[in-house]
Amino acid sequence: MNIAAKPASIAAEAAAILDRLGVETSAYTGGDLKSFSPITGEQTGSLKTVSTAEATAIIDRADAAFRIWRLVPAPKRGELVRLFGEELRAAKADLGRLVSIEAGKIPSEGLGEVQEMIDICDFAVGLSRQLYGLTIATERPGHRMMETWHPLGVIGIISAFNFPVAVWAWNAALALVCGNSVVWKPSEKTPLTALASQAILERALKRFGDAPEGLAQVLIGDRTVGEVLVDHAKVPLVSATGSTRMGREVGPRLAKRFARAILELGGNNGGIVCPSADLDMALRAIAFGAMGTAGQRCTTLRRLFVHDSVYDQLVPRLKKAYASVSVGNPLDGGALVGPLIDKLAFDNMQKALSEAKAHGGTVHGGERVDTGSADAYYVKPALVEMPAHTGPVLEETFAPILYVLKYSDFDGVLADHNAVGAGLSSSIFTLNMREAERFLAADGSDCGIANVNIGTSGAEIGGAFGGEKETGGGRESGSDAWKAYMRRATNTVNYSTSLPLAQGVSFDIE
Ligand code: UN1
Repeated sequence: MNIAAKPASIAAEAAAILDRLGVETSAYTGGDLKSFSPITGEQTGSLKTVSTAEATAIIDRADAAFRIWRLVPAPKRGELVRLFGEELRAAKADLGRLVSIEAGKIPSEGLGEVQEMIDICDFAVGLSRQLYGLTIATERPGHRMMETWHPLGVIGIISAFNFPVAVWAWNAALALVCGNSVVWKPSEKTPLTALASQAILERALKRFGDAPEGLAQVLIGDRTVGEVLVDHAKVPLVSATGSTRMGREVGPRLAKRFARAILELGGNNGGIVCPSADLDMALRAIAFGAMGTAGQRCTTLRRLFVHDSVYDQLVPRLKKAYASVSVGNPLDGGALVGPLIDKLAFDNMQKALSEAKAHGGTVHGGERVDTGSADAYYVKPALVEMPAHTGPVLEETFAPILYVLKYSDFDGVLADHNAVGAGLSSSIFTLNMREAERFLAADGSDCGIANVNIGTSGAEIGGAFGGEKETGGGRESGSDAWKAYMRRATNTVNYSTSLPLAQGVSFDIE
C-alpha cells in the first residue's frame, strides 16, 4: 500500500511547532542555509549561518563557561539535566513531530528519538552522583593512591541527519554532568530540530538559574564551521557521527593537535539466521532492522546470512514482507517506511542496486514510489539475493537495501560476517547456545554491538554505543562512556614522615 503525500504545508506546521517551542522566526528565515522536508521536498526554512570568526567566538565563550561550570558540584549539574529531561517530556510530541518533518521518520520513530533523549537525561542525572574514581593499593607505607575525574573542557558535537537530536543529547547530557560545556554542529540537513532542541535546553537553563552563559550553544553552518570546531585548540574532545569518509578527515585533524575523538561512523551490519532460529521472531527483527527508518540508521541491518536449511522457509516470507510494506508520507501515520533524505541518497541506492545486479544479485524492490512530489524520494525497500559476499555487499549504502546470502558452515559465515570495513552492530538468531556464545566470544562478531535474537538496530541508551574498525572506535551513551568526557588524574598522597621512592630507587642527597 502506498500512501500519497498530502499537499498541506509542512513548512507551516514546522513553523507552528518552532513557535510553540520558543524558537524565534528570525532564526530560520532570511538566511542562506535552506532546510527541507524530505516528505515532500518542501522548503521549511532558511537559516542564518555563523561565520568562521563567529564560530571561534562561540567556542571561546563556551570555554569561559566551562571554567565556571567545572566548579559547580556534579549533582547540582545533574539538576540542570533533570530539568532538561522534564522539558523534553513536555515537548515530546512537538519535537517528535519535527523530527518526522525534518528527517522523514514515522511518528513512533520520531517520538522514539525524543524518548532516547529523555532516557539519556535520566541516566545522566543518576551519573551525576556516580562519577566514581578508584582507590588503588600503593607499594609505599603511609601513602594513598587514588583516581580523580575532572571536567575536560568544551565538547564539540557533530551530528548526522538520521538521528538529528538523540545523538546530540547522548553527548550533551553526559558532557554537562561531567562539568563540560558543549558546542553542537548539527547536520545541514536537519537544522530546525537543532534549533528546537537548543530552545528546549534553554528553557531548562532558565529554570536552573545560574548556569554560565554559553554553556550549550549551536553552530548553524556548513562544513567550514565544523572545521573550526575540529581545529580549535580549546576543544579537547570532538564527538562526531557521520560517514567513514567524514571520520577519515576529522580523526587525523584531531590527532594532529592531540585532541580526543569519539567517532561513530559507518556500519555495515550483519545478521546470521541459524538452523534453530525462531523464524517468526527473526522475521520481525529483520524487517524492522532492515526497513525501519528507511534503512537510514547507522545500525540498520544490511547483510543477512541465512543457513541453507531454513533459507526457503524464511526468505519467501521476507520477500512478502518487503513487497507489502507500506511506503509513504510518515505524517499520515499509516506508513512504515518514509522517504530517503534526498536525491543523493536515492542515486546512491540505485547505483548500489545496479552494482549488485552486475555481481549476480537478484533485486526485489528498490524502485521509486511516486507520492506526487517530484522532490521527494520514496523507495520500495530492496531485498537482494546475492550469490556471494562481494561487490556492493562490502560497502555501506545508506538506504534500505538488504543483501541476503545463503550459508552452510558456521566458521565460514563468521568469517564473512567480519570481512567488511565497518564494525558497528551485529545479530545472531539461534536457539543453540554454542552458536550464540561463540558469536559473542573473542573469535565471534568483531562489532561494538553483538546481539542474540534481537535485531541490529534500536539499542537502548544504557549500553555503550559505538563500533570498531572503520566505525571509528568511539563509545557514547551508557555504561562508562562518560569517562571519555572527563580527565583522569592519578593522585598519590604521602601522609608519612619519610619519602620512600617507588621501585626501591634510592636518591639520598646530603
Ligand atoms: C545512529 O543511527 O546514528 O541503536 C544512532 C539505534 C539507535 C541509535 C542509532 N538507538 O538504532
